[in-house]
Amino acid sequence: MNRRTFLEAMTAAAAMAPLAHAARQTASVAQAGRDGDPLVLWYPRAARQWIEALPLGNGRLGAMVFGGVGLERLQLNDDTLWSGGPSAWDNPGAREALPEIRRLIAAGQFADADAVAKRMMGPYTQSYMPAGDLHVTFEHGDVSAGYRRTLDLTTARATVDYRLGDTRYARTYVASHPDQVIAARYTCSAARQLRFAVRLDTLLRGHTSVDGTDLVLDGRAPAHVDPNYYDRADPVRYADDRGMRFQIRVRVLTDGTVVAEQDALRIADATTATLLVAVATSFNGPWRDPVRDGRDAAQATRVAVEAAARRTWDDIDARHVADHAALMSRFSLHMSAPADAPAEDQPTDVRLHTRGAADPSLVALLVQYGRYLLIASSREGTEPANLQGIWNDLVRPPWSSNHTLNINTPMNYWPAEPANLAECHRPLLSAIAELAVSGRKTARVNYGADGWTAHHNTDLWRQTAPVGDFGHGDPHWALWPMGGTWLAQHLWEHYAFGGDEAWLRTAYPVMADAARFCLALLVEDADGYLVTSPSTSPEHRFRQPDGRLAAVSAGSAMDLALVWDVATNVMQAAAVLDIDATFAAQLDTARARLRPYRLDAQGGIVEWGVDRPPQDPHHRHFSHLFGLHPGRQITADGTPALFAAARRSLESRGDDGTGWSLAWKINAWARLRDGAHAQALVGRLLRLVETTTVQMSNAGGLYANLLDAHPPFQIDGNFGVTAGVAEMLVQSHAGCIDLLPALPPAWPHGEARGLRARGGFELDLTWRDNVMQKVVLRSRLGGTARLRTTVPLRHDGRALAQATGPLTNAFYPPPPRDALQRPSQPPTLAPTYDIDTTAGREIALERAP
Ligand code: FUC
Repeated sequence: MNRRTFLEAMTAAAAMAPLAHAARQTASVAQAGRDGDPLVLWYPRAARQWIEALPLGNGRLGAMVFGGVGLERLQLNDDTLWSGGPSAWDNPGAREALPEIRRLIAAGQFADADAVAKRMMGPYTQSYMPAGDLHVTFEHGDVSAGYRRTLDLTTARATVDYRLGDTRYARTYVASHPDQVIAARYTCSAARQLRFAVRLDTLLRGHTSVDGTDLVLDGRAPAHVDPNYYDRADPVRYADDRGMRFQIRVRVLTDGTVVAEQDALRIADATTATLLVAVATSFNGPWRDPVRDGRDAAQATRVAVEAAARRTWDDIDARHVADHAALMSRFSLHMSAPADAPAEDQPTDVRLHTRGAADPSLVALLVQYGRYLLIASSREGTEPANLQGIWNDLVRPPWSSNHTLNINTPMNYWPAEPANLAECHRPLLSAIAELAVSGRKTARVNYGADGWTAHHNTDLWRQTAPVGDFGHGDPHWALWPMGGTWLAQHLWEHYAFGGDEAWLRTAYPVMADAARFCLALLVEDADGYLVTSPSTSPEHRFRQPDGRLAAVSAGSAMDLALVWDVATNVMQAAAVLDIDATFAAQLDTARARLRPYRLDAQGGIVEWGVDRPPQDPHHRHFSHLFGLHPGRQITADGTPALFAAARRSLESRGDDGTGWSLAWKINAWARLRDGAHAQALVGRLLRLVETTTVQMSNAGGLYANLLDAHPPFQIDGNFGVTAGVAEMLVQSHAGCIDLLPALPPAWPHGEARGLRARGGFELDLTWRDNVMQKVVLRSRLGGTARLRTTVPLRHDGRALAQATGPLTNAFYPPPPRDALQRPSQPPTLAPTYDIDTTAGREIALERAP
């Protein structure tokens, strides 16, 4: 069925009263269709596997909707449901091993240093758990016609529609943030034809019962779950007095009958039904025992269901749509497809498979999907999005579905500020403050250091020590004490985009303490430079002359870039807040003494503290380019020689990669101002992957539901590509707002509305034939906006004069001098124009003829 026949069918069906909600949906599809870019994923069949199901979320509660005709399944999550509880992870043995590790590094005995570094490890993190499944068995069986399953990103509704004979059935699902329930509306066009049974089950320990008219599943999480890569007997362990409690509660409101049985609710003779699903856990903060000192999960689900039950479906639905749209609609992106291609008439997976990168409107859909997923998995007061956002169906999910700090968690939040979802950044920012509490202890116990640190992984309990089960793990991933340093960048960026000084004041101590730990990690090398020791480059090793691989050295390029970044941000923050001048001066001195970048024989940046061949020249991590992205140390005009070296390094890493690696490369190539290369990598991501047996080396691609393939699924690639495309359209990390810095030839015409830039600015851009035509600039704070663009601009009919001289303010510091200290030719950049803005005002600029 193409879109037109679908719309006709839906319009006819909508004439019947019970299908009023379907009419609204039809209207929204038709409305979006007029723009030529409906933000709808759709499929002509039910999901056969998880990677085809459609994700809904309210930040905390998640549901994967399968849409089976006879047997519907909603796989349910609550973002606070994890194994384990508060526990100790710091290791005093680490501090004892530290001098020996540093001595071995200084002596060049890196493989020996690796071996001793195992003594610094603590336990693995705990795992994110699936809550359960809601199964709905329809008495009408599985045979249907006219089937359509959708996810509308503008309304955050998932729908399922089909026909049996002349009777149309429609289901609408929402995960409501205002009402804290997952709600469903079932209707059928013939009176009293809805008959179904609702059941709950879980992979964890639990049992179902009936509470009044509600079906309830009471469960408990394991006291401990080992990571899926740790082959041990008894990896999932329960204990009577440990392990979080949780409850799932379902209530059905209907014009038919409801009979509650021990393990099911049976609904009969209904024309409409509303299902309300609440989930809650006993999680009561990261430092409280969820059993002895836990929240009452049963009370929480009861309160949520009771409150929602007092509302009509229309009210729940309207409140949900308004809440979602308030965030979703702030940004739009339209990039036109070739005229002969009505791409959105194709089912989404077919469109991905047949058109992929050749369909710029599919790129726009993917960008918006990343924003949708962030809204769905990260709302104020919830947990930060983990490796799978909030959507996980496994008791031993890949990498524990934890928070992996050496790329994945930061990447999850890259789109938050530029793609106009700053509020969705807050769960991470709050978690960082909590990590600083654990991390101060880890810094003291493991390193004898001030400040705070976090390592490779963390979890709901804010674990900050190196993982690895006291020696099982490998230092090349476990021994990375820079997690806190990287996260501290997010605190600065939240300020840099929004300009909220009061907020910066609250975040400052956490930023400053992240920098304080870095100072303690620095030692003097033989040349008198400061380097971090011990130091790794995440997940990647170098080859020793004797053929052995080693990970630990002093002063990896990434570490020094991170130290530069946190020092620079703290110095700027201290200046903005007019505080802490002595500490800022100390950071300034240390920053000036950091060992400069070094180049290898190929002209790329040396990754480790020693210039040795890489274990894998195409390794998915390219941490040594942190200063290019997401850092701002390496820029085209500020550090041209390093800029060229970063390009060389990225070229030699190649264009393959798993989801997040490709997404990072998109961002990095955008920063290198190479739109064609960035777009080619977007194209690599836009490949349909139909099985979950993907390999790490070449897993780049998307599943039918557009989630990012990474053995098997990881959400970072979705967020990373959204940020990457934003970075191709606007950059603001290097002293100005750079318009269309990496626009590829393949996206000739487009319009972006609501992109944010550092300094409190919001922009709308229109381009035709690859040339910018119009810019609308909105300012939150006032002040001068310096725009860089290849076309001359005019305002109010007058051509703008090109800017001269440096512009520095709270958001754009003077660029660092090129640490390579060698002559180099900066790339020719477009001129800049200074625009004086007024807070709360909008300025429209056009291309001058
Ligand atoms: C790091 C990455 C892997 C994966 C894991 C969660 O270990 O190298 O690719 O993303 O985190």
